Amino acid sequence: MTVTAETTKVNLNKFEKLKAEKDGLAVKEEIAKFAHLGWEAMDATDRDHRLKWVGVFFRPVTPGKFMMRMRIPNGILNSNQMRVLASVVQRYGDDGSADITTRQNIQLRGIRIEDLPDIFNRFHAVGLTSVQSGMDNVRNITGDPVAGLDADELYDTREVVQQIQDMLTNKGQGNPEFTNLPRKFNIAIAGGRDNSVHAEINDLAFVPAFKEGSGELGVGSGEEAIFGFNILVGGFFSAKRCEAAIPLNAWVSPEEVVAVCRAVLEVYRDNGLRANRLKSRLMWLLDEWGVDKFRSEVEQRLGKSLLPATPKDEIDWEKRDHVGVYKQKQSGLNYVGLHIPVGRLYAQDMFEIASLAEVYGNGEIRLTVEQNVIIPNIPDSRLATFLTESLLQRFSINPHVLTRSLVSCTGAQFCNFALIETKNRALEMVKALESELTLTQPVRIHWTGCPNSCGQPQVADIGLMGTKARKNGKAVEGVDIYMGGKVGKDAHLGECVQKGIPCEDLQPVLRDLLIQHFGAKPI
Ligand code: SRM
Ligand code: SF4
Repeated sequence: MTVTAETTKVNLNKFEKLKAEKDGLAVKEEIAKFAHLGWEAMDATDRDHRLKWVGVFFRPVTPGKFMMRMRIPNGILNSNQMRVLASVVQRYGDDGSADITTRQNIQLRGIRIEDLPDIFNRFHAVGLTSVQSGMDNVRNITGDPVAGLDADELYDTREVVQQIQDMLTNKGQGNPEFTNLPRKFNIAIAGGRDNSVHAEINDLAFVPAFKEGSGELGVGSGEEAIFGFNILVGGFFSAKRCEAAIPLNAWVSPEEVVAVCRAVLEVYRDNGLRANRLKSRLMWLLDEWGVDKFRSEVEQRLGKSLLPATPKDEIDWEKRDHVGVYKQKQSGLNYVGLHIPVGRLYAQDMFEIASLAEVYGNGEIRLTVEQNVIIPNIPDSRLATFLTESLLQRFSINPHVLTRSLVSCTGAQFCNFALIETKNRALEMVKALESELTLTQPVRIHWTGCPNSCGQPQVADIGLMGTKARKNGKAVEGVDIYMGGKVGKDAHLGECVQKGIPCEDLQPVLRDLLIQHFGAKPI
């Protein structure tokens, strides 16, 4: 069933109404008109909501200066694409910047509505798209950041991630089949042994697993282990509820992944709960139906039965962060992970990253869910010179242990949901802690400005979630503290351990936690 104005007249929430009145993707044909009208004269629903279907976000915090969210499948782009993104933000001077996101993606800031036709033309020329990246669409699809580079990988996720994106977006043109989901939807494909995509926090995830029974006769027997994926469903974070994904009890071969994505999305689109937006993510449908019914509906759409899941998946490593210099599986080549503090880039940085990728590598640039950059394909012979480049002073390959693992969502600077400022505060606080403590083990600190959890505090060693706290009878910016998030092998979500700490009192609290739980020593 596709939801239309006719089928859903009663009890529609505001968002279902606006989608039934006019599909979000329709604004694609109206960009020139909007550019001409200007943001103040536009229809408010088109401006505040429907533009998100083409990746353009009105920012109430900075009215008239929009954000654009790209789609960077598997977090991989080339130097020409990076230059186009740089040139877009460059024209906005101090208002222009970019953020690497927790979904291996890039968001641009400062965008003026009158420039959209030109920006979309430039994207098109280099094969970039921002389509269907917000609202009730499938978000950027994450894949292994070292796909095709890692000697130990089980599957190179690049092609399949691109194929899923092409299916969902009609090769970046927009695909009305998938522009009216009940809510947002996240997909991740893990190809290595370390779960580098946080599979467990996605609505739909594929984790490496050999087909049950295959290869059991052992080495030399002639029977090969057959590679594929176990499927997880229903993982999500929201202000109301956070859940790790649960097994669908299904195994698929790599060739079946795109069809399974389509089938799962069709079932969700046509049956997902639409009455209450706080109860619309896939997990709520799984609650209502149970996994068995959901699985059989997916099988019906697929037109075939799914094999049962393999009891053991192949995620058996601790998670890597890829910051630093690493040998590739291709002899004589290296990939280098640069640490980008809280993911924030400016035009000049982006031009320089593009040029380093071209001069030393093959022009390829990769992004990680830790909001960092990887430049691959640097020959041994060029590595020493690369490491002397001045950009690496700022984007270090060997940052301090707390700074290294810091992740932060956008926060109050640009996000109207934010209850606190995040990125700058996060950086200042780890610097202050680093000046008073010696640490020998990494500690992953994630900041998120509100309970929506874009900064994924539940996967962190220490997660900090913005809240309103009270101090001396006054409301002040504060955080709830989460601990115990485990990533990689045996991933599980952290839990709230302390509530309502005023940000101004947080540093000594973190200091104590680092000493008590992570072996930090006062200097
Ligand atoms: Fe998010 C809404 C930023 C990853 C859960 N998220 C928003 C909005 C669009 C709200 C808004 O309109 O201001 C934020 C835009 C602020 C801005 O100007 O940047 C926003 N989310 C982000 C990013 C940029 C955080 C970051 O700094 O990296 C991430 C962009 C990812 C991307 O490239 O697409 C981002 N958001 C996430 C994640 C993490 C993930 O996907 O692994 C989550 C939790 C996982 C999940 O969704 O299950 C997340 N964002 C939300 C939610 C809560 C969803 C829910 O079901 O309730 C909202 C609010 C909503 O959708 O109603 C939200
Ligand atoms: Fe905005 Fe809240 Fe998401 Fe941070 S967690 S980007 S403050 S919606």
